[in-house]
Amino acid sequence: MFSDKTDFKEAFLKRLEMSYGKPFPHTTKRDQFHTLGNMIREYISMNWIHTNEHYRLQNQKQMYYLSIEFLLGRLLGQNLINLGIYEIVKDGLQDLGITLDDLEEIESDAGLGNGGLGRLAACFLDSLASLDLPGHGSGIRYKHGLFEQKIVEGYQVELPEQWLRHGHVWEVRKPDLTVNVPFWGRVESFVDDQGNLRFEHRDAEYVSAVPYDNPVVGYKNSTVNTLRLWSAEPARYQPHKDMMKYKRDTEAITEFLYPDDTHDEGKILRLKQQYFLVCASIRTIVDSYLTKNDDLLKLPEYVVIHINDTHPVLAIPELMRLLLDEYKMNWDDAWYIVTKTFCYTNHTTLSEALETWPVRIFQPLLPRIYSIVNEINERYCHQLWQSYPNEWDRIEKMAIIAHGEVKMAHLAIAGSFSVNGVAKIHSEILKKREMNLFYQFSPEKFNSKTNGITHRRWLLKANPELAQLITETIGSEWIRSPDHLTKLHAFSSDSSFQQELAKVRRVKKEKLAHRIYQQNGIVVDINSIFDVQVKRLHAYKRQLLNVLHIMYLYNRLKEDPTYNMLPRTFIFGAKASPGYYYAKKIIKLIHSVSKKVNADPMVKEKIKIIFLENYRVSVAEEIFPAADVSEQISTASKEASGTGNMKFMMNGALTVGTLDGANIEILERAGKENIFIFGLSAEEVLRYYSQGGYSSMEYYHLDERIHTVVNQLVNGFFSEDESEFEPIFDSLLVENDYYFVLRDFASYIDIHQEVDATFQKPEKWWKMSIENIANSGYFSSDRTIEEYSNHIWKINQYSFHK
Ligand code: 26W
Repeated sequence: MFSDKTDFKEAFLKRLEMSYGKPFPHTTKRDQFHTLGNMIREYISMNWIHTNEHYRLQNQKQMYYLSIEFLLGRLLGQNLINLGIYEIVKDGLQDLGITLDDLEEIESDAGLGNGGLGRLAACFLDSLASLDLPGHGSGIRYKHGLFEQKIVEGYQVELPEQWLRHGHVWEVRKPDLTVNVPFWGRVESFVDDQGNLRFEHRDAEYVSAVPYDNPVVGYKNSTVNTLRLWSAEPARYQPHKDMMKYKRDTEAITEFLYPDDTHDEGKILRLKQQYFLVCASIRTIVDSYLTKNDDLLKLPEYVVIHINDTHPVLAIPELMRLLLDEYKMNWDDAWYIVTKTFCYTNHTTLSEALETWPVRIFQPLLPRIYSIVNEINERYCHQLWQSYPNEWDRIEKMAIIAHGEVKMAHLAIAGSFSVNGVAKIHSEILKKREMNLFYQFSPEKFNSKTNGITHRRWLLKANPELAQLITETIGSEWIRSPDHLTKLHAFSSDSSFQQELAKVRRVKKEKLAHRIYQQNGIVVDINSIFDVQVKRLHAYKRQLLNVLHIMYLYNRLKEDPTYNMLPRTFIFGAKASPGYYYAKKIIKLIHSVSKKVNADPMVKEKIKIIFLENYRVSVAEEIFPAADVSEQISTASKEASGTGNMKFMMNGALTVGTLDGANIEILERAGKENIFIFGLSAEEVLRYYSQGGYSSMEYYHLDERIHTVVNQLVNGFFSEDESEFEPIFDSLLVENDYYFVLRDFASYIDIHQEVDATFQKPEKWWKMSIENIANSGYFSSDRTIEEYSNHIWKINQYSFHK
């Protein structure tokens, strides 16, 4: 389409002026961004068509990744890099006086996710396309992604996020492929001509699912896969007594990511979203299969469907419904197909996050699906009975429907051929504890796939300065094969390489400092240690431990102004779920502490606390490369994996972490001398939970440092309102500190002293940093996706050269 800068410039200018009907000097940055975006999408289209044609003609096995979240972030920069035209475009624009960075800033983040689970899905899509693998995403096109966070007087305020306000240049609406999704109504049974019992869903209210296809561009390989996002619209011929209400209810389905589900109304909406996604997805997957094949019994040879956590698990009964009711199959054949087609990943062991739906909500909303789930449950329990006769207790615990609740994880395990955790320790905990009974019953299903991140976004794109330094030092093979990063070992003690790395870090810190100044009006010291914790706000992630430690350092400096510590900038970024009261209190605490500390002239040179509002993918890309220290301090056993930890490591930050999630594997890879580990192990935590023996009150009374900071939560030291942080105080002392914050406090202080001492020895610090980068290749999602492809999905790279 354009082969060099001159071609590009000409095409761009012409298109820009034609599209907006004004001369170039009068066009806005937004006009320019949209013009560029449209050009690039069309550029992508050629390969998109080729890739789809190839898949159709070769009739290769396809993988579909069903997920309620895809946290993509911005796409312009990444698409240009993957297409291999970043430099041409950048230089061309520059000739016209336009900075590509400025245009990238115009794009809204596609923030269709809360955190790790959604970002993982996005990294997986990038790796699938980059590895020439036939894997596609299916999700929801939320009108508003995760809320926009504003901080007002230290409190989080949520605003509706508006990523679609100016349109989304990458998507293609495909109204011809609309699927009608049934809700409500009733199920009727009848006997067909062959004397078989059949079921029909009558009087349903239909909602149209309209697909929007988004191209997923592989890295310099001409592969373009598809992310299909579904939007809810009123169905065309749906009679309704109250049309306005029907329209409102319909559009609500894809309005927000995770609406508040504390009340029944919110719950119904969540369940509607889930069924909406899977009904539309399964319909297109089966239709696409049937254009190339006719024998549904062979579906598992050509199709594999991945369920990202339990949110899309209704895909299992939905495929049953299609096979039974529409393709008139018998139960055994249908169940055979289903259980060979689905695989499931669990992302959490937190019991409150394991989904269940009350039957009273489920049954009326999805009557046919409910009757199928019921049948699956009965047959599953029968099968359990064969293996465990008379073990009522065990069977009750494993049942899919029990005590008026549908247990989504149980349905997922029963209907899938593979169940995996997302880091070694997480998978072990699933097998030994949370899912132990299921593991005993079908051990062959269980496996582990350690998460990964795409190095193309988190290193190549986010940190071009470091990427260039690496390429100059060891060549560029690491971009295609991140394992080659191990070649950096040879340079870990090389002083000139160390200095170059330090220079890069400085550049990235300056950039972040600039953003901090713009957003927070605070000047931070580039020479200070940038100590960063960015992730969802949750009690188990223990942002509180970090804050209490800062309070301790503050007290220490006040007592003894000569206390020898290196200057530190503590940086936080976190959104709290709107209904999560405690998490919001922690945000307020961070702000109250920072207000006092940042304003105190006595410690001003030593400590700065920054809370970066509205943390999201595009901000994350600026933060990871600028970090010296990565805080991964969850209560051991609670963080399934963590993926931020990997992004920090790949950019050379050193981890302060517990032996939890993927931190353990970071330790194994980087070596124990290159990471700062502290705190209880998972075994110790789990022993406390089962056997007791922990009293937070003892730690409070015995450790003066703890006593002081905990009292400061309620004595007005950091807040005019003494009751403001009472809930936090109570969680620590009255509720016996469920997440062991006080238990790990002393060792956390110690490890930070070690961090300080190490930073004072630059040669040692940079050696550790380089060792981390050198060992980070394993955490590329390319490795993860290869494992899924080879061991679970059984899909193959295609060798089709266009
Ligand atoms: C209410 C349903 C629900 C519960 C939890 C929805 C969403 C969530 C989380 C946002 C799920 C999540 O993001 N889990 C994270 O998944 C990552 C990818 O595997 C892991 O690295 C993180 O440890 C895990 O917390």
